[in-house]
Amino acid sequence: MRSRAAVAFEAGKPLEIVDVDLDGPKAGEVMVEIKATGICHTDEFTLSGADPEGLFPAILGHEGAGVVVEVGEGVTSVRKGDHVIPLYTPECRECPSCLSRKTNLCTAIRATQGQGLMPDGTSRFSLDGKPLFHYMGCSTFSNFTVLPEIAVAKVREDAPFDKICYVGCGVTTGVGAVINTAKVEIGSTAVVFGLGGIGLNVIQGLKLAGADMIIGVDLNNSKKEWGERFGMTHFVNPAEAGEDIVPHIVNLTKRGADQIGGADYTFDCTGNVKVMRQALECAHRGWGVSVVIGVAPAGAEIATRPFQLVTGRTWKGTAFGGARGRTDVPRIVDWYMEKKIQIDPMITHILALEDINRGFDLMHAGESIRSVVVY
Ligand code: NAD
Ligand code: 022
Ligand code: ZN
Repeated sequence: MRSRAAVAFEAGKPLEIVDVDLDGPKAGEVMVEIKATGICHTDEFTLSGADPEGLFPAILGHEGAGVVVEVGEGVTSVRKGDHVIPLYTPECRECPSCLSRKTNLCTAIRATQGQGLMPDGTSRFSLDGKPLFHYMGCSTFSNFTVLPEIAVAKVREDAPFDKICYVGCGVTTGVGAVINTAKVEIGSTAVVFGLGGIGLNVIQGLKLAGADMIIGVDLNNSKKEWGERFGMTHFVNPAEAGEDIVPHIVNLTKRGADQIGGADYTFDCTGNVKVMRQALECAHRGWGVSVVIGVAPAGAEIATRPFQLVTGRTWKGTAFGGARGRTDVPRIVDWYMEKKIQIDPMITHILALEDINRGFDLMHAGESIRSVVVY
């Protein structure tokens, strides 16, 4: 069949809207009509050419929601008409990683997904007889896409596509980092570096988990109001703190008779390796945990003095908020429908597919939290 799609033909060039050919689902695969898709940093990272693993021509997009229109042979977990969210981190429930219960990084289709191909080593997309690469196993910048059955989460049918597409990456990453990776307890003190589409979701996750003090850090003062909307209790602009950000935050978080400062949990939501170090060093000696969420440029390295770890701080990282997609994503959609978490205010722009390049411009300019394309 034909599908309208925004195609990345070359690094550094805008996406082009064209009709592409899409083959039907093979065994274990499903075809999904994408109803809405968010535009996220990784799409921009790949399109810019900065991603050494980026493949072209490709159909980007990994933050979508839609409806199953056809299922391949042997598919049992979803059927035609089901509402689903594509998963760039699948959940097969059979590989050693899924069975370990210690990680969400399923390995069932990892190799082919990284090569922009379906598990059988081929692409379902083509244009003029030449294959187009899939992207992060999702390719949500196409009105129709084909995904492995293990890479879709079935969600309730009363949830609006133009909001829950954000659960496909940003919401789950931010909220999941708090609940699954950090496992924040009631009464905790936390610091969130970078109040964009990820940091704001970390803040609402912290609120949900019952954190007491939620300090937001951003170079952009307009983020103060944004943070407060989701539960931030203190705001610091490092450029205006008047001293190094680490002692400033340590001072802010001084509690108890010994007056040792530092937060129970800190989160990097910037992708800047200098900020990652600051986040670690703001964690409380003895027990503070710092979670890296931001994706750094290719080849970047992190540094700190080992003394920071010897004195009991823990440095960890998270992919997709540690969420097991088929199990956890439907629950996060439920939380949204039950008004336990917010999504609507973070969707600052709604665009038609024809205007998708404007979504990338808005992200560059820092004018959007999230832009969503509706088909
Ligand atoms: P964003 O650009 O919307 O937000 C980043 C924020 O950080 C901005 O508000 C910016 O002003 C602020 N900032 C920049 N430099 C800073 C500094 N030195 N100190 C304090 N604040 C600073 O980006 P986003 O959509 O929120 O994404 C954040 C990061 O998370 C990206 O690197 C993205 O790739 C990553 N991410 C990771 C995962 C994962 O699974 N690990 C998933 C999604 C996104
Ligand atoms: C999503 N991300 C950033 C913004 N939006 C993002 C990017 C990469 C990862 C997670 C989220 C990520 C962390 C660890 C891995 N990836 C490797 C997982 C593994 O090896 O099992 C990652 C993922 C998918 C792809 C590449 C890297 C891909 O499909 N190309 C989850
Ligand atoms: Zn993303």
